[in-house]
Amino acid sequence: MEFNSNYEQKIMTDLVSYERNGSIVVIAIENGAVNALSQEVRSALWQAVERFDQDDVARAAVIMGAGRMFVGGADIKEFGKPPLEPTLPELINRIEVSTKPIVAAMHGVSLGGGLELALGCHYRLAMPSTKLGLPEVTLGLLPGAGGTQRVTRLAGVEKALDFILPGTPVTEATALTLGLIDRIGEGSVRSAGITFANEVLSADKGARRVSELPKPAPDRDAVAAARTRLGKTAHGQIAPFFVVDAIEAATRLPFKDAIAEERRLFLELMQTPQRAGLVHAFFLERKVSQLRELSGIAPRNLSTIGVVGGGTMGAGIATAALLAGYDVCLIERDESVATAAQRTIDGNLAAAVKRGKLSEVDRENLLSRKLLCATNYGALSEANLVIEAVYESMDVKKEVFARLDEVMKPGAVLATNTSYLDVNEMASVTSRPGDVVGLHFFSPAHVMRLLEVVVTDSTLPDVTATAFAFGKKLGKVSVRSGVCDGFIGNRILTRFRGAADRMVLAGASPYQVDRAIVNFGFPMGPYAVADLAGLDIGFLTRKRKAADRDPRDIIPVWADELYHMGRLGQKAGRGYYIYQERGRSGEPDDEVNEIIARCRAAKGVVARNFGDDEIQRQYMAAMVNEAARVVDEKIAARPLDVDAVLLFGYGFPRHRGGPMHWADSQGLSGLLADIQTWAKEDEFFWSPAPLLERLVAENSTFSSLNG
Ligand code: T1G
Repeated sequence: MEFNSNYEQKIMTDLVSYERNGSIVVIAIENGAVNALSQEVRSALWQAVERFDQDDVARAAVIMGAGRMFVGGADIKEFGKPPLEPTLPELINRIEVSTKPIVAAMHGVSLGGGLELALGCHYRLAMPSTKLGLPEVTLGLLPGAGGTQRVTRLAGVEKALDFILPGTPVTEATALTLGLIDRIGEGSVRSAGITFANEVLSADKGARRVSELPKPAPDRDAVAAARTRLGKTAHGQIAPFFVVDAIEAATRLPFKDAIAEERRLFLELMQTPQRAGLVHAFFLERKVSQLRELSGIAPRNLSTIGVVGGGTMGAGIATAALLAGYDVCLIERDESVATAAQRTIDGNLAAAVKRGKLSEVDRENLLSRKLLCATNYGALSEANLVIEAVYESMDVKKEVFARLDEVMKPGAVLATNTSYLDVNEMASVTSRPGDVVGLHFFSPAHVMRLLEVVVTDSTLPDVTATAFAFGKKLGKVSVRSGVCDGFIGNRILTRFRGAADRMVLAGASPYQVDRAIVNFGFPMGPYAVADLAGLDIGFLTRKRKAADRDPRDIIPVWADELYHMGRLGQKAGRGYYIYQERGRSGEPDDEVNEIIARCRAAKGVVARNFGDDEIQRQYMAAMVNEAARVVDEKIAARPLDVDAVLLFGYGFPRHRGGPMHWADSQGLSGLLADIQTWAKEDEFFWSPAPLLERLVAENSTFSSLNG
């Protein structure tokens, strides 16, 4: 493999260092935040290994990462483009064929191609607290640089399946148990690597190649069980099935042929829309908080968080803040509800202990030292940020804001958790509208990752920055929203729920709609979601909007009837579905179909059949059409912000990348044509969004607006 030596010499210095320590050479990768294995890094590593092989003084080498980690993976930015030489498999093979021993010394994070690079080395160590993983399946891929083959040779079929299919990293201790590493290092990663290399030399062990290990024994039961399990959990994803195929190939084929099969499967996955969707989701999770309006703006300091209202949301927000390390002061109207809120928080923390997210000692410490539940507003005087989570009534919220304005110290941030009310109006009752912002959490607030940061006409930039910093500390995906009814997510939800209701009125059953939407990739359909949230929520929302409703709009009167029958959903044991046990999936109910049939008859509607494809197209077109309006009106800053909201707050299938990414992948002109066709029958509901029309006219895409 010939390279321009001057170019590689420079690259060697900048991205990969080569330093001899006695007879041990230390090769260190230094490439940005995660030492991604870009083409330049791969070329420089290739040159470093060539140099090591020709270096007569050098008897062993250590490959490590500079900075805070070993290697975060292949360079995801190269995906979808023609592979650049040396490819990662070629580089790893070059390392493995070296005749002198090479040790991988890992610390911090070793993921994807990083771990595969280490598996091509002859010996491996990881420092305490290292995370090692092959997360490729979360990007719609499989480990394409030998990971499925070398892990299976080291750990066996069943353990390889358990390690690669979830895509979640393991600790260094687990990696040791799996045989992926030889030891856990001590001291600094560099000295641990040199020590290990010297021991290898002293023991005269030489190069030890994973590819030369015997073929792993077949395990038909494990392979069959994995495929069966994926049939229920993959929700349409392809990559996990290819992982099983690659691991199974390890037991059938000689290494050279098996690695070629792995590469074939990898390159096939690289071309799929699912890979594009998942990579889009990966980058947007980071890009969504990178807003021009926030660049250079420092957030205000936060140490004590106040919460007004200890119901499900308030207690959830308090739990999230406690878990993020803040002091929390929650106030309620009297002792009994304040105590009840404390119990709810304790229950949330106990669940976190059960999930292994928290130790029992930490739980007790949080409750005793970090949480104060009180009944007087004065207790909030030292809080830097207070979030109200009281009853969804503008009058009640205005009263809360007025009292907060009286007691909170200057510079503190006043926030509301409202899910749709006008935050501008709440700010107007305070003396400091610039310090007011919306923080719309999604229930359960300490679990759901989405946080809509609702910016009013007056919100100061450093208050917005503070909201984003708070969201990041809580591990949220924070999305900036303007003020409108329902902000980004609930406003769009209203439209695609409306499309579902129109199809039910026209002849589809709610159960067929749910099945079609689950087949699209959502975990639940809209009617199962309604049962989960409670049919009273929908009823009260319709009642709230009744005064302003356009007479051409369609009301799901059957839903009102179910509400009046007390069929409130899961919490009542029945809604659209009948639930034998709480939290279990419900059974369809013919009585509901009869109620809907009566509603159709009352409106003179003759039911027609719907196919799953039409259900999916109408549901998605309504979602995209309204999302286009939300972007056009600058409620969402970019289409990727809408994708983030639907992905992290509404169960949108991640492998489809979000509604805007999905729409681009479908082609906007076809989507617009569908909408124009349906508008002929229902112009009110299906009027095309002007942005969608503009993009089609310009032959452009939503992604062109992502900046
Ligand atoms: N490639 C390119 N850029 C990456 C990257 C990667 N692998 N990982 C992170 N970045 C960027 C990220 O977008 C952000 O950019 C910055 O680095 C800091 O990231 C052949 C094919 C490693 C745990 O899936 O999980 O190897 O926003 O904020 O919180 O089989 O990044 O600053 O411009 O997330 O400290 C497999 C993906 C790839 C791991 C660090 N590897 N990365 O978390 O930093 S596929 C992964 C992560 C592969 C092989 C296959 C995390 C991290 P910006 P960050 P962090």
